[in-house]
Amino acid sequence: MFTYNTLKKVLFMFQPETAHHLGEYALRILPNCRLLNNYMVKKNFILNPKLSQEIFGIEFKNPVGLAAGFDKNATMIKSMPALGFGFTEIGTMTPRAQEGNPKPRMFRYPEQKSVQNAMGFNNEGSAKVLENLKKVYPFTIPIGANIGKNKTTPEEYALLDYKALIRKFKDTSDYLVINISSPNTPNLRDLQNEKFINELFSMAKELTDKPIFLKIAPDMEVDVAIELCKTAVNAGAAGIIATNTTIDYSLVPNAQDFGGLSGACLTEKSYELFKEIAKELYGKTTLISVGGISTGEEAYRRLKAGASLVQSYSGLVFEGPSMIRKINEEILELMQKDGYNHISEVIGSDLK
Ligand code: FMN
Repeated sequence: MFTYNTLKKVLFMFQPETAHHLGEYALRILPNCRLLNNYMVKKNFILNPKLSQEIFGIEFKNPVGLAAGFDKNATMIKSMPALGFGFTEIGTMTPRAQEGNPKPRMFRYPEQKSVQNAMGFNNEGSAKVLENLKKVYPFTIPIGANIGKNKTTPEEYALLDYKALIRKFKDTSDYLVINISSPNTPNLRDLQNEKFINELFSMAKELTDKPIFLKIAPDMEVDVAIELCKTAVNAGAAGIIATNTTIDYSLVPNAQDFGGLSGACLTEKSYELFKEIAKELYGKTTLISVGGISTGEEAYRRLKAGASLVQSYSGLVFEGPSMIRKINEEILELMQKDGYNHISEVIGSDLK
């Protein structure tokens, strides 16, 4: 029988970025193959009222979403239910198109089930992404729009990039995400400071009522991260997405000394920071956990720690398209074992 392990052997013969393009091509044409697409939706999209929640008046039929960076140009949205995702996040897109960093800029570490990337916000630019988005929005699953500044925009004008992007995407997305946590745009992470965050969210509030999340890096001291998240929430952020990739290169032997690491090597680091943030902010804001989640057990651990939703990217590379279905099935099994009837009882249960 055909399995992802067979396909993986072929895909892993290619450079990671080439393999990604092959995957993208397949996912772009999948909706045209109606029978296959419908079969995959039926098989992979877990529809169970126990997993469904309404957040900001938006229905999330299951809690597992696609993390940003996989669908940078909003070309694969229609295929996401076939992979089982309960929501998807497009981007990061920047106001103007940009090529990103020189190649190679994506690396796999199969033994560690980890990925390293230094893409640098390669994307077709906000106008093109908006055009793609308009063809699908509103969609059967919620769509988040993850936005970032152009590499050539000086720090003092960064706010203007975010302003332009919020204006552009506020009516064609269900939520927005401010990305100032990528390690691959020089000085971007410097914007993770109180002054910028205050300015950013007060500007954003003037523009839209759409929920806007702040996505943070895992490499800050815990106290600094908590303060930053509190600042964002007090300034009007709808929630926190933790975390982006890490620049702790000691997590993978022989890692490159640039870019950000993700996947299994990030699991504990991301969990530990998420847990501490949740201790402070659970109940006061909406928390999304991301970083090294590829099993139902790990997703369940994040939910119990206070995440309303989780996201995944790197796990897909190693586990393939059945991963999301398995995560949701396992969450349901764990809920049954623990005697929970609805996901809302799981969320934050470690803190109660
Ligand atoms: N996160 C963003 O917010 N914006 C991006 O453009 C983005 N690009 C990424 C590109 C690649 C190749 C990878 C592997 C990750 C990227 N990420 C980006 C980070 C992921 O969204 C996620 O936060 C991180 O990889 C941890 O999750 P994971 O371990 O499930 O991959």
